[in-house]
Amino acid sequence: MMEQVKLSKVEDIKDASRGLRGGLAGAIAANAPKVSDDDGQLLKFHGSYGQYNRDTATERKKKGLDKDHMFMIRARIPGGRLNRDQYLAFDAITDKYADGTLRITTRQTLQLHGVVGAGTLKNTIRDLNDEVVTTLATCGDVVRNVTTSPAPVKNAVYRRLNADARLISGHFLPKTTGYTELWLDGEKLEHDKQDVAEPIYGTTYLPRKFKIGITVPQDNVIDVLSNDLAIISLFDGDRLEGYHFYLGGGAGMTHNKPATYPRVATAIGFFKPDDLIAAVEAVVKLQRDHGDRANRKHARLKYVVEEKGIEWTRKTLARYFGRPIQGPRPPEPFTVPDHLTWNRQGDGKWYLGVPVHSGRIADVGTVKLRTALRHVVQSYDLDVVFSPNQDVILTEVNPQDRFKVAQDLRDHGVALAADVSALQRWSLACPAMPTCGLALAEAEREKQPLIDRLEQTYNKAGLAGEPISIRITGCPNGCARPYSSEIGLVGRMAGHYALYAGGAWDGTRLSRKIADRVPEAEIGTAFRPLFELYAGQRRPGQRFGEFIAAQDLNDLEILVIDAVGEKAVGKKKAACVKAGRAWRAA
Ligand code: SRM
Ligand code: SF4
Repeated sequence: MMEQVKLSKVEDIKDASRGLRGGLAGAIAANAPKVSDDDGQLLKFHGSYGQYNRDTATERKKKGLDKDHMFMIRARIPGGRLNRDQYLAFDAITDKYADGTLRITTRQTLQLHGVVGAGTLKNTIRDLNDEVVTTLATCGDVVRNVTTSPAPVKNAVYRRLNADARLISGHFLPKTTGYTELWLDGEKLEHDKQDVAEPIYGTTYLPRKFKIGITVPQDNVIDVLSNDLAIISLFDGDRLEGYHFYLGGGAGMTHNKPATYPRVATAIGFFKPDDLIAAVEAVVKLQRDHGDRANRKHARLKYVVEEKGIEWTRKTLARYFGRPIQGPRPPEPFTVPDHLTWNRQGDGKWYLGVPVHSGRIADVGTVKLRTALRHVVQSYDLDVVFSPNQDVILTEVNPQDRFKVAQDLRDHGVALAADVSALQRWSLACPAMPTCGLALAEAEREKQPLIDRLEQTYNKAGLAGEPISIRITGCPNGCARPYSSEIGLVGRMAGHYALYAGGAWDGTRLSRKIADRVPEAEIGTAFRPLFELYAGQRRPGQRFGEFIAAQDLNDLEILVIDAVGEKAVGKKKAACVKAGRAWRAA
């Protein structure tokens, strides 16, 4: 007899939700500060998370007060593009309902934090829909915001990338009218019936979130291989030849649980231009039917591909596609262009990438970034693109306005790419504290001191000015993709980070863990021997990540332990690491 697998509780919640409605209407009507745990699972599909201010929680508890509850909202902006009016409307909405900031995400969308009350959440989502974009399916077990190169270049290649990102994103939006009914005062439907069938998702949607990125090899600024489905469009000049599909990328893992791991997507097959949607649908259906619905920590497509193997994946995909599929073509090398300088759009206009610290568009002290962006977007009639590196690209700049745009930004205290260090410029950090309920350590708020610490030893090793990618997250879920960068700092516990190094600059190789629990104050010291080794022994043109990847892991671990002591990995592990070296030396 087949063993009955116990499905995760979220599966029942989705199934019973009547098109993602659950009990959300009641919470909205009562302007409740939070929703029930079950409804919280459904709320994600609508683009929102219940959060609380973790800074004030302990103090409030001591006083017998409830937590400061609030909601986060995420918009769906495929490829990160908003026109002038949409951007200005978003900017106004954060003052009206949220905390007065906008947060660019690592998947090219915007988030609002600090919305208080489910009724206010409704108003926010309604206004976003009226004036900007939907928030539907930006979280939850569905196809998420589709990423693509942020370059606003007006040629056949970039136009097609954008059009495809939008096409895919639109195709996989849930069909339920629960969203319109709850947030947009849509027609009320009979309470107990699921109104519209979900042709692809069914009533239980996908086993887990599903991410898609699409780009060309010449522009992998999106870390395409970190997606469940990575699509590489191959062009011959202006002519699209087809799409190379890579499956099973992802970052999420849990510290010291080897059954969970980040993974780079693997090449599976090649599809013709007309087959794009059918092929993507086949991949989504494969994951829908084969993803693990019992264990949410094991539910992403990466585990299916890794455990069942490439041949199984290819054959099964062909079954869903309905025809044999062509094998993958030889991979082309990736490059990561710099979109943070002045660049030509190709239509006489220019674009300028503006670095945004951890993606937070805010006015802080003398740096009036939010005001500056509002001013230049309004005054010079600009559109914007959000980059997967949490920066903003100002587009449609007339040649005669270039100097004024840059000057106006600087007049508001905004640093342009030329004004920030190479380490700062290529660094990302997730929000972590105080809003993220999963954070084990700080990220966004400690990004600057952490980069400063690394920079001191980097510069002392004679490497000043050389670019290197650094990504910081408050926990191992990997929201700022720390495992696909040259250096990754991953929150381990308050004030401590696991250190990763050796990932590829172009996102094709993951980093390795070199220490487990280094105190924040000693992170510069921990990396010092690695920087010195690199400065002294690298080949001409060899990047830091490539150099570190070629070193013996045990030697790297010992260098870090020697620099900061056994605490870097813990006493027991330090003894093993040391023994490993003695064994090799013998
Ligand atoms: Fe993420 C969960 C923020 C990109 C992997 N992520 C979360 C939550 C919602 C926390 C939660 O579940 O309670 C975070 C909200 C924090 C806050 O206060 O806003 C959060 N993730 C973010 C953002 C905002 C980080 C940022 O710095 O921009 C990014 C929003 C992207 C978007 O617009 O859709 C964000 N998250 C990512 C990425 C990077 C990417 O997709 O390119 C990853 C790694 C890739 C991947 O999915 O494997 C990522 N987030 C996760 C995971 C781990 C999933 C897993 O497979 O284990 C979680 C936890 C979970 O889902 O259980 C998570
Ligand atoms: Fe939160 Fe962890 Fe994601 Fe950072 S990496 S936003 S701490 S879930």
